[in-house]
Amino acid sequence: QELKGEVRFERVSFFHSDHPVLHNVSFHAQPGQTIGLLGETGAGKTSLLHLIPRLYEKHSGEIYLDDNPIEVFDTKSLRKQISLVPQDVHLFSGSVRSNIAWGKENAKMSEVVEAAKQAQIHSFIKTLPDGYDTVLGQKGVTFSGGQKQRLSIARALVRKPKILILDDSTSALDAYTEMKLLNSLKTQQCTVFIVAQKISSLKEANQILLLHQGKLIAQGSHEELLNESPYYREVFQS
Ligand code: DGT
Ligand code: MG
Repeated sequence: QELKGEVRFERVSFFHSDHPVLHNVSFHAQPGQTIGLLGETGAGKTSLLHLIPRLYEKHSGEIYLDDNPIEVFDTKSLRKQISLVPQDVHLFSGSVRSNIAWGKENAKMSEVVEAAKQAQIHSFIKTLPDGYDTVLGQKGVTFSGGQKQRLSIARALVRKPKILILDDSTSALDAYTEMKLLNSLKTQQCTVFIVAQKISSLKEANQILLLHQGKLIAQGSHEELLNESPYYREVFQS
């Protein structure tokens, strides 16, 4: 089925082996919204996000995509429409173009360039000896951490996802580049989940989900959380 990009969790709990990871998590993301996730290491951010393309199965509660329980979707069609940029980037020693088109090998060159522009990596690629045909690791071509992150975001965007999950994928970007990237994502018709370590990365999000030890301890806009959550103010505002 075609996704619209609405995601709803209702009292979702999840365990790794017997270890409780998420406890009674509820939120509602509308199509096209940007949802920020914030929380200390081990809070459950990655686990929560992995439930959306069904990389894990929830243990109780309900997850709805649009208005359908997530179980009615087959995982293959879900993963076509949901792009997840994992916390650690996987690039291979092929060309820049094939790294971006990985998983969508029939992508046209114009689509690859478009995705690279949105990911704010196009102008860097143009400076490489062979542009999009440059092979990673050859001719001394190396990418910085932030360039690798943007390349993997371009890879996610070329699939034109309805839901885009950025799991700490902008941590190596400077604030200005990150802002340009997030602004360009807003013009996409897609729901964006973004994990970040800093409040500054999430200021523009429609909602921020604040996780602590697997529980959603606060949710709302930046202004709402500033007013309502001492934890938000004290721990993340740096
Ligand atoms: P991060 O990436 O360090 O900021 O942390 P989060 O918020 O992404 O945390 P997450 O979801 O990776 O881990 C939550 C809890 O689940 C944490 O206690 C570690 C545990 N956990 C994560 N992955 C696995 C796994 O594959 N197996 C087991 N048994 N536990 C896991
Ligand atoms: Mg994580």
